Amino acid sequence: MPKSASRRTQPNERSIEQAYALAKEQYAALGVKSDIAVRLCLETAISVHCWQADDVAGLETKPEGLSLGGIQATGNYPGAARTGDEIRQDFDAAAALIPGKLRFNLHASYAETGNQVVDRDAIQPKHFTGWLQWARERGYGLDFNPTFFAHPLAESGITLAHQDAAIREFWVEHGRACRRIARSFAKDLGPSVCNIWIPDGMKDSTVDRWSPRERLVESLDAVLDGRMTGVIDAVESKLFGIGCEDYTVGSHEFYLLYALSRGVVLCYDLGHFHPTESVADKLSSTMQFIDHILVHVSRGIRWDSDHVALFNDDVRALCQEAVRGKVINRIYWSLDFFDAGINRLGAWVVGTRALRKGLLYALLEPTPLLAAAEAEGRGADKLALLERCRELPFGAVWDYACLKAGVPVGVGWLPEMQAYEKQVLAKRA
Ligand code: RNT
Ligand code: ZN
Repeated sequence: MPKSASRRTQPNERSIEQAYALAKEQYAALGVKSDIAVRLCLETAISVHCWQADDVAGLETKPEGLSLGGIQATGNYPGAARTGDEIRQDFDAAAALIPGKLRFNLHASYAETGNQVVDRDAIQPKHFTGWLQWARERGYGLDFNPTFFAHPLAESGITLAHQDAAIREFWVEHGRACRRIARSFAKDLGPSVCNIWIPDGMKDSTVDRWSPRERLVESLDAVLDGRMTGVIDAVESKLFGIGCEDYTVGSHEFYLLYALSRGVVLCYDLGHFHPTESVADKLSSTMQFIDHILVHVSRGIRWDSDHVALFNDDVRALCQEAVRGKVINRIYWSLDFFDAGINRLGAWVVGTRALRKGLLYALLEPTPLLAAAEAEGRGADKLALLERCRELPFGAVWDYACLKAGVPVGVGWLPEMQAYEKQVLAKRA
């Protein structure tokens, strides 16, 4: 059921409004219009990924006896979704607890083909009608991702860059099929981001680092050949992966220049860089040359561990850079984490709320004051103001945003998650 702002009465509504009124004055004293910040934050669409629901397992009907590992998710918390209906049901429950505009992000491996085995190069829009109808009813736009893993032809860890032309061709066909599916979503629901990430890489002491990259250029060009109305093509780099510690074909430099030269969107996954490297800092460089960026908000711990996004320094910095650079609308905001060790609905809610908080926090910054202090060489003023920003009653504004959006304030959503776990998730054996 789509959430409605009037459906819930919340405890302490009056005190939330009072706290907001006081907070609003404090922000106003620094020239910040908090009402506008709340509105912009809630209007910014966040694309939530389907794959947190089932630990990236997917829904494909596999040939008898075939079970293939995909991307590694760790943990075995009970209640993972097993069908498309279960994923949709879980997301409906989560969405009622998340403030603001949402989109939904699908992987090709979430095709619903009934009893029929349909290989990746043959999937069609008709295998996603269940998703399309559900999204349409809820007013969600749909985004899409080809699935270049968890498949016999990806077992070597090489797909679009494979030395065997037939294997490359299979994956090119998959990529093209996915763009047609994204086009069908776009036709119905508006523009659809179609993001390409491949696992291709080598484990040790790679001698030929050249040929796979040459082949990847060729394969990508073949996948992306021809305009598909409404499809926003994106490419996602990576630093390393398990089993490809030495060499990643689609490195950051590779895709940065690929995106620039081909006019496609560049995707930054927060977990795909060196641990001390700041994705936030990259925006003002790459966005001089590239119009749109896709972000996968994730949280790596020591490595690309795909922990649930939190309202942490990285997320705040990313959002601040987007707001300071006035590019919030040139970024496709999306999430990419999968924790199988906690309640998955809770993972969605925590992670999505965290990004939404980051956006609000950034929108509440008195940027002109800070920038003026910097430009005029008043460094101490700048630091003092930045410290002041951290002391401001952000929580009161966030609570008010949740109230306005008709979702539980604070951790008021936990009882609903727990009830859902008891009534629905616990019954999944
Ligand atoms: C993998 C990439 C990629 C995936 C999803 C499932 O390292 O981050 O985005 O997580 O496609
Ligand atoms: Zn990602």
